[in-house]
Amino acid sequence: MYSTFFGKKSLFVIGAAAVIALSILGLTALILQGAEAATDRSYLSTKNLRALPALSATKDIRATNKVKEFTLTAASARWTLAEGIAIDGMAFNEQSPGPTLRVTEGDTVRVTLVNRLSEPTSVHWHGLHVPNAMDGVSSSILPPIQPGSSKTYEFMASHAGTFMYHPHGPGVNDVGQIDRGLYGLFIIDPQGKPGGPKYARDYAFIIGGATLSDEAAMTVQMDMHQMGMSGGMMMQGRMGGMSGEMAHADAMGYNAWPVNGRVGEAIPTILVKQGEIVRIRLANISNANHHMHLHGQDVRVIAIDGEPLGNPMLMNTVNLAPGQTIDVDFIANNPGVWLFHCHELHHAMQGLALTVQYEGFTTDGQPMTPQMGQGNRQEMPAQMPGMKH
Ligand SMILES: [Cu+2]
Repeated sequence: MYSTFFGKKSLFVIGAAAVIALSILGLTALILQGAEAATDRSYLSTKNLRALPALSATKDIRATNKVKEFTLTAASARWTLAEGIAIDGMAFNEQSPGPTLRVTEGDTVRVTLVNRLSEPTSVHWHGLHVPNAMDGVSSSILPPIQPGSSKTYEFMASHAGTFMYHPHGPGVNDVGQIDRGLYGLFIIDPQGKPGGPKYARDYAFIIGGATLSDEAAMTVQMDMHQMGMSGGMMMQGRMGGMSGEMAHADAMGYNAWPVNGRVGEAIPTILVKQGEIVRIRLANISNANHHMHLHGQDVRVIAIDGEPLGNPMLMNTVNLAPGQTIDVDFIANNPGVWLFHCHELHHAMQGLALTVQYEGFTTDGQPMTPQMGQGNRQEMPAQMPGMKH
């Protein structure tokens, strides 16, 4: 019988042995993971990336008969770019960027704009194919939305892709409002089965331009120095004073570049796991070019201004013109913590740099030991909610 063979004490010994065995197995798994990482050389070529399928456009977009309703309230708001650095600006729904509006091709979209600013505004649907009167450009047919009033826009979500929304038009201080934070992302998912790879992660970032006080701009650049964006700056001695050239404001007066409303280390990390295929949507609402450069791996440009590319282009530096959106993807096959930054390096010094971090790996591409923890970054707030593929 069971009890004759194994007394309580024996069971304890067996249990303890099992725990030790499992621990050894766990440790072995960790060592094997390290060994596997060390022998995986797939990152040396772009063969696998080139073999991925392209996105495809929906041939015949039909009405889904679903109505997606949103309210955007434009108002003055104080928003934070990084710890201790805030802007007295403007925002939709008290956040900059405003909420990401995400719908499916063929949905009826109904957005009510409430103007709580002290000046007229409007919302333009950047890149969408909407009826002329819904374009949000203030004009004789669509006067600006006055303070205290509201307006409901209604249109069918056109083709899938990454788009934006922002104020526009005569009678509206559109540049001033955008540069204070009044903008957001508009994402349309394809109806039916989407083309392209199956994405494990889907991130979206919108790059803005901002004007900070000299003191706040200096603080950002000191922080960026710590992140590896030195520009011409040198640390002086152990006290850490700075010398050298600071990046000055550009012709537009910008001296900071919020990415999803944050700069530098405050920008959400692009967290990935080894082996995953990851999509990143980039949008540029600032009035400057940005040349987003990823270290350690190439990306494929899979869509420009929402339009899928039949032959995706491989590159490591993606040029984003003002008003442009570009979708890229990559295979996470080179573990570590990699910089992803604007290669107009003054922009990088002014906060336009983020990181791609492989879960469970350190900056030297080695597996983390359990004692090392999982880093101190916040997990994935930039990842798109309602991800379908
Ligand atoms: Cu730039």
